[in-house]
Amino acid sequence: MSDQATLSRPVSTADPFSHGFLRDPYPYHEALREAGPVVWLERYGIWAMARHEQVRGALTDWQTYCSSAGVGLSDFRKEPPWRPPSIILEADPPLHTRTRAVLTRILSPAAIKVLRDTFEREAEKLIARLVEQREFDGVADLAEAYPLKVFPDAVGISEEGRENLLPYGSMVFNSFGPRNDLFDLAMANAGPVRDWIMSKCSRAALAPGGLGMQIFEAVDAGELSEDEAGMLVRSFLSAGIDTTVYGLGNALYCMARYPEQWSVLRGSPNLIRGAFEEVLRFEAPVQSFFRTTTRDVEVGGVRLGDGEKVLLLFAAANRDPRRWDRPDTFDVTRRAAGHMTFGTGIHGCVGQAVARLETEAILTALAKRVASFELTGEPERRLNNTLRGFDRIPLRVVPV
Ligand code: OW7
Repeated sequence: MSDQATLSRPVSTADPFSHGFLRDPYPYHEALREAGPVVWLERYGIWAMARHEQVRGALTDWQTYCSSAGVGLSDFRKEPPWRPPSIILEADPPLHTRTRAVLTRILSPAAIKVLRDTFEREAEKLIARLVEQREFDGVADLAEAYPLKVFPDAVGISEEGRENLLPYGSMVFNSFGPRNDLFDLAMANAGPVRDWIMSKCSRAALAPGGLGMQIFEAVDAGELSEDEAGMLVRSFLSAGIDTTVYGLGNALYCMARYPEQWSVLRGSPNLIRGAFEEVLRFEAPVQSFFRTTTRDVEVGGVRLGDGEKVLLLFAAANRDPRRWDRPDTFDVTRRAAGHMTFGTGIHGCVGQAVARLETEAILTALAKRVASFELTGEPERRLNNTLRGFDRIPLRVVPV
């Protein structure tokens, strides 16, 4: 590499956490991708990667791009985290390796098979009722209602107080961004919400046989401490609800917005699996996470220093024309595997079998009963520093 190349670093004044960016990120994503393989964001004094090759490269190099300094904007080495760090998300090997092994086992495709009948029955029940009703809010009545029933049931959480789960998710995912208006709003009632969550993470609060109690069984096997088990239950309750709520909402939005794609799907239910991947690529419920450099590193001729924050724009990588044909076209027949929405590498989504199960159960139940979706009003966005999705999707369904 020439010294000359190190002198120029692509720079942007964009604020990825402003309302304008969050409302319609795609023009900003394009500008950041075209600016270079890595771009300096003046607003925050951090780097951003928006191209598929570089996002993937950072996610698969945990030794250079670590998680233990936090996967949000805040650097845990410089300011205290708002909650004790996650021992899986915000950890590096060797701690991460040990905690991840436990969740990999509990959430393996084989282990998740046990949940399938219940998840399918609950999806059928909910969709039958909503189709009977004809008109409903795709967010509250479906995208929120379904995960809020099946996932806490699977973990083994009491029914009482489940209204705290979405506010907690909002706290968690907004906290990966700056301390902006969205952060402040999410944190308005933080104390009681956090107290409720923590009270549900102990062995005594969990139902026998559930995913939560299975974590405590790893304590009995000597793999974790009792406190670590509680922290991993907290990870379930942090990562397991909002992600699927926003993902289901985005799936409904795509089917209503692109009715011909719903027709294709209804004609070939074997496409449902791939359609879910395409929703995740096209309207990524998780837009971004950060890493922190552990050394000086060169990326495409640009020099990054040690201890610098790097914003990985998964959603921009998902529409990188260097990687995808017609990236801005929603196409349920495309091979969308390789999108970055689940991340990749050692931190790649450990719960993806649950996410797939939930979405496939809902889309399968809908495909049996719904000929088409009509929007009866404009969908309203819910802005979040990390997640992309909706507050309201007013729908009418045309039954088969
Ligand atoms: C955790 C979707 C990425 C997450 C997200 C938020 C919190 C946690 C994990 O996974 O607490 O471990």
